[in-house]
Amino acid sequence: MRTQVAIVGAGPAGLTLSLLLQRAGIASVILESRSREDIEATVRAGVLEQGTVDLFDELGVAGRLHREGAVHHGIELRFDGVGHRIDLTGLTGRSITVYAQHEVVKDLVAERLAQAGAIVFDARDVAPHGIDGDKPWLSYKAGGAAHRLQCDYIAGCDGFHGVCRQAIPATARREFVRTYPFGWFGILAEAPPSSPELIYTLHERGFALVSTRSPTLQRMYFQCDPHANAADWTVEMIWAEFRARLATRDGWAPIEGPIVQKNVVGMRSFVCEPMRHARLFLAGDAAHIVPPTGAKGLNLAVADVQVLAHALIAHYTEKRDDLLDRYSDTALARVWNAQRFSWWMTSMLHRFPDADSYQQRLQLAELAYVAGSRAASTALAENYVGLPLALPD
Ligand code: RFL
Ligand code: PHB
Repeated sequence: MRTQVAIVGAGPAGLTLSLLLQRAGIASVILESRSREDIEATVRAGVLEQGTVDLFDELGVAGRLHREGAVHHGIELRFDGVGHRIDLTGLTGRSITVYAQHEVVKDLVAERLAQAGAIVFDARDVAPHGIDGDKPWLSYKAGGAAHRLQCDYIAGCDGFHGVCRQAIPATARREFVRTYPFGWFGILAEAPPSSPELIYTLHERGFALVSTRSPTLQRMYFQCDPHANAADWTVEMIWAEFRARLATRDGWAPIEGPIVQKNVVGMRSFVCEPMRHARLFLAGDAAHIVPPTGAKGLNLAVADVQVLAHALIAHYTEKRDDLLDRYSDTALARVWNAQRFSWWMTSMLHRFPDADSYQQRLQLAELAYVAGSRAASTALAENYVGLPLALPD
């Protein structure tokens, strides 16, 4: 089989890239190691920047997102038992939409298949070859047989644990890593929303976040030991933790309900530079990871592939390669700002095991400054809703 761009991974990055290329008449094939059912059921992100929603509108995949997603104009920062609203729309003119990542994936897969675009699900042992030459190819197994996919370029959209980044020789890449000494305990609970907007809270016991999925299903997280086993936590222990961390001086408490899913995720910041090696381009979590506190990962993945699609389209339609040459630098500028913002939100809102009382007071002073200063609230808000994406000329 032969195509123009071979895409590894049918996550938000790979699927969005395929639709952007398809719209420009560029052929691609997606190789995905998991089944369609599996990728459409994996619970992850929830917050979409307005720029991400605008792109999905342009691609014609946002119908259900507008019907079922919830537009939010603010978030709450809660500390010292008091809530402070950050008026995202008042400060930036923009908003965010809360809509689950696996619903995004369902919408993107449906559109890709409706346009008769190829996705090979259950593709095993995917491996890139010949990326230094001008005829790269991928080997993989599907349906019990070995296959070869030849292409002009490979887009590595295969997430943090994928194979594409590893295909770049270790001497040709540099990795930047920060691992945090805590994780997030996430739950899905059958209950009405506890709050009309997301609540990010810092309490002596640690961070907690109230998010949502629908009028009947709520997503909530609290900071935990990164090695905690979700099965060790009883329903009563989980709700006691949320009640303690989210309590306000005027007696606010979350609305409780049956917990239908619980899991623990680790927290890491990671960047691989450069994001290109010869004919292989990395995009999304394959190239970088942010802790979820800033809600940036999916949005960054979508921004990367906009930059990449723009450069590939210039190559195929105008025979220009300068944008491909600048892909890594262009993408990394946005990536590092999202790293900075996600690290900052994480540092401000979590209890660090080794923090002394001085550092804890500084954290509260920072939260008070962000909540009380229009300039500081605006800095948070413009990053949270997403800075404009400038595509190079
Ligand atoms: P994905 O989604 O990991 O997709 C990669 C795909 O590649 C496949 N794959 C392979 N296919 C073929 N061969 C191989 N060898 C392969 N190896 C892997 C995988 O099966 C998968 O289908 O990466 P992508 O597309 O770059 O998207 C990134 C986002 O998924 C990620 O950044 C977000 O989920 C991060 N994130 C959030 N991002 C936001 O923008 N807003 C949020 O509110 C938000 N909340 C979160 C989050 C991530 C979380 N977790 C679980 C880490 C909340 C949480 C708890
Ligand atoms: C979510 O709803 O899953 C979510 C919301 C905000 C975040 C992270 C995750 O910062």
